[in-house]
Amino acid sequence: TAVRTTEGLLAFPSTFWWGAATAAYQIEGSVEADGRTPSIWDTFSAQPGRIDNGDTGAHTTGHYTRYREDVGLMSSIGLSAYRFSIAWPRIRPTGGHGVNEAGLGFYDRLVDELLGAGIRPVATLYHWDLPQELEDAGGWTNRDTALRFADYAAVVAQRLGDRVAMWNTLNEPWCSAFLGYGTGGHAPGRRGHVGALTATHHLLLGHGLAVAALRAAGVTGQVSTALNAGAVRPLTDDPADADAARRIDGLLNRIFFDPILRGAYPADVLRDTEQLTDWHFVRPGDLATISAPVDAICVNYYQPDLVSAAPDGELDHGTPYPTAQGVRFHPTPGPVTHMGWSVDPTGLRDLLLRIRRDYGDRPLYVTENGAAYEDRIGPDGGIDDPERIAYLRGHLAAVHEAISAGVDLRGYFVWSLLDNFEWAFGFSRRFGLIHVDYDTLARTVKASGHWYRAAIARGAIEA
Ligand code: PNW
Repeated sequence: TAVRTTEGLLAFPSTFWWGAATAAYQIEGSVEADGRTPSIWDTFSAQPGRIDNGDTGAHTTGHYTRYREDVGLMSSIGLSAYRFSIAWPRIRPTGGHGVNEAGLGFYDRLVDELLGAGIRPVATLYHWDLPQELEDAGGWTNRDTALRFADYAAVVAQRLGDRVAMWNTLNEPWCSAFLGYGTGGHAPGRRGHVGALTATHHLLLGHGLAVAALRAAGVTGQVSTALNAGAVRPLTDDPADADAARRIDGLLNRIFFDPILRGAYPADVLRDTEQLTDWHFVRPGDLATISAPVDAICVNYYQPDLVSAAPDGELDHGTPYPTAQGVRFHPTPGPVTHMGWSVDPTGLRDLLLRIRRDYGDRPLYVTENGAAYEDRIGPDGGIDDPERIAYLRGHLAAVHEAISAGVDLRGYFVWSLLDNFEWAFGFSRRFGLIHVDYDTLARTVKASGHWYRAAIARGAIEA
């Protein structure tokens, strides 16, 4: 992991994976093609008031039919890896038995196209598009969903296992559980803290069972999962603020890292939530399943959290964090993106150092990092996005700092390759290195995309 700093450049190891990421529902469109059945995001986005401007993913970037053009764009940027997700409702429309060959065929062609362009395929099995019929049977609050997920993983592994460079079982199970079943801000839009904790466990169980399925199929790539981890910081060194940070860290980070990497839920999280649930949904043997060895840990990072203990009686009824009433979130001083998220690369450095300190020296990847900004289209049709360049440069510098400090960080993926359907924000937020005109579906590489190409070409960023 040789990193160097010379002549004003921060150089990365020659083996570093320079990537970009997307997710199926956010980019594909063609929601009724080739036997795909509805997912919870089709249902959720059809409900009035759920998504900004009533947007849906039915017609997004049109990647399903334009994937060759998109791989060509990746090639022109020089990506060495591309992280995409596989839509479960395209593979097993019944959610149970019977494989949909036509759906599988799309990913088969995509993977071959990537390999032909010299780009490593990184496949996420679950980026939030649960088949609606599984939700109708209880979704992630139903233990059976974890078993169905493993069946689906086995099918995909059989077909693509010889060519995918790395697997992510889940993308950000925190969002699936705490936004999907907790606040209801994401599909399926259910609310309730016990449901969120139940979903958390079944997502983790699904991860463990999927790891076993991938191993059983003999996949050649690395097996991992992607967590939206973060640095949680107390506003002051007051013990009450430190305790607020401990509680949020427990429910954001350790509730996932500990079962996967240590085979146990954190004792303080179990204690903090005992007034809500006795965690009876955890059965003997589950934690052994969940802690099956993984080859790497993947983290998606956007911003740190800054928290304090709130005055007695201050209740936040919209909080995703069960029993973390009395915790107040503060903006980090400094700039924010169009999401309102703080720009603070030190949070990424601290997160990477913390994972090594608390969970050991293991291969790590940053599988998402990036920023939404309001793009300006210039007179010549070009798109200047200096804020995005500054965001990416700053966070890659933080990655470089972590590698220099000995963290075994092997790759970085910009969120996102191209503008896309940003969940509850619809098309109102743009994260892409590539601009998408949603009327013509024309793609234009932004200044940030050109900047990334130059960085990849010399294997270094400006210091
Ligand atoms: C991630 N939060 O989502 C997802 O993996 C992507 O699909 C998404 O487009 C990207 O980050 C940008 O949002 C998140 O509320 C959504 O903390 C919400 C949160 C975090 C991540």
